[in-house]
Amino acid sequence: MKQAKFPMETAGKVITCRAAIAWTINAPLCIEEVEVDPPKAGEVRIKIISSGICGSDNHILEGKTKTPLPAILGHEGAGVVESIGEGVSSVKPGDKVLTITVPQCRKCDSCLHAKGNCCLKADVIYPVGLMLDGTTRFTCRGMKVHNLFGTSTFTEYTVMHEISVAKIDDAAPLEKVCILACGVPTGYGAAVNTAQVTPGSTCVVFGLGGVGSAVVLGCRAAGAARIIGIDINERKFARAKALGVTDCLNPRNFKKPIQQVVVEMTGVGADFTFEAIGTIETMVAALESCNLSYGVCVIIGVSPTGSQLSVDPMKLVSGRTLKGCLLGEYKTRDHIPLLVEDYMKKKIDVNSLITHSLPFVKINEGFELLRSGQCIRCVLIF
Ligand code: COD
Ligand code: ZN
Ligand code: ZN
Repeated sequence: MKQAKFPMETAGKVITCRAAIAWTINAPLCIEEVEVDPPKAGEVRIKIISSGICGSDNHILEGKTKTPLPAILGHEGAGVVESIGEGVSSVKPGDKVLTITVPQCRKCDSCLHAKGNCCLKADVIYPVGLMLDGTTRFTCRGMKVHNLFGTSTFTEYTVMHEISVAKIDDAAPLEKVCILACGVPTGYGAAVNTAQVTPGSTCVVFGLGGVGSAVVLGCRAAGAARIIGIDINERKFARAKALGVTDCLNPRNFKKPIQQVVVEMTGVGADFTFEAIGTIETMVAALESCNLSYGVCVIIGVSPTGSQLSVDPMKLVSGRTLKGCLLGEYKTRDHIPLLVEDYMKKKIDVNSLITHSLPFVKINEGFELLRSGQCIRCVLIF
């Protein structure tokens, strides 16, 4: 990347650049010219350098989870601050940053609680696709375009609230660390923070995509003795084993429900189970795969909008714990920069999760790689 001079001459002006627009579901993204407004008070405009393609972006394009369209999707981004709005103090032009879907306002009930991380300013649970003032900073062909989760990274420039922007180490390689904006903390934190996996334990990971693979890294780091990986795509198995999975199962190869297979394999059910797929069926299977008395099941996958999880309460009365987490329960602006440090000290193997890199304009090919199960993470380079 050429060293840009900051503050840039674009500060305070509308920037015209390229973005991938999702006009409708079940259609390819369109690379279009967009106008990106300057940041308002408390906002930051970022030049995107790289962005991962996350399973959640695909769920939106396939119509499983709903967010208003047209929109600029993408949320797993890394970039450089181009300009800042009035009152912004935590970042300055030229800083390297990650774009985080869950803000940390440091003022709301969730942020002030010792454990809470679902900041009340987040637009991720039931997204409206607008900035907190109810407007958008993107225009395309004269039409207003929504953002995604307050991030939007499939664009050369984006505008975000300062509270969703994590400043990271100047030496961090931006073409790699973008996946520390979502997939890695989401999975890794589910294991180390939410489940608090214990040494010698047995873990089961449903879904061996980008997020599930990061769960595997977390389970291994926490000292799990056995990690069972479950996926319907057997192409995922070799890589999963290289990451630390000890046994791989394809539910389609069994006549009985996969939870029964897991209970029989382990004798007593697993200590910890994780759902990183996002279907109700696999959530129930994950719950029933953990030990009836002390098992802990963590739901990570985003379920189809409006769906309901129905569980026999006796499955919980026996002692199981059913939990969920968002972005691995990290307090995002405080903790995600520390994960970047850990990556740079080679404590978290982010590189092996990035199986493909493509130029931004090939974004639709990147989605194909995800849908066909060929990639773990595909990173777009701008
Ligand atoms: N049984 C077993 N495996 C399945 C099944 C099934 N029925 N269906 C799909 N799979 C496998 C696929 O083959 C694939 O390997 C894997 O499940 C899903 O992986 P990806 O790579 O498609 O998706 P990820 O890992 O990028 O995304 C994970 C979720 C799909 C869970 C996604 O919803 C998510 O990121 N949730 C995190 C929640 C969160 O914190 N969100 C904030 C912004 S994302
Ligand atoms: Zn994501
Ligand atoms: Zn908050």
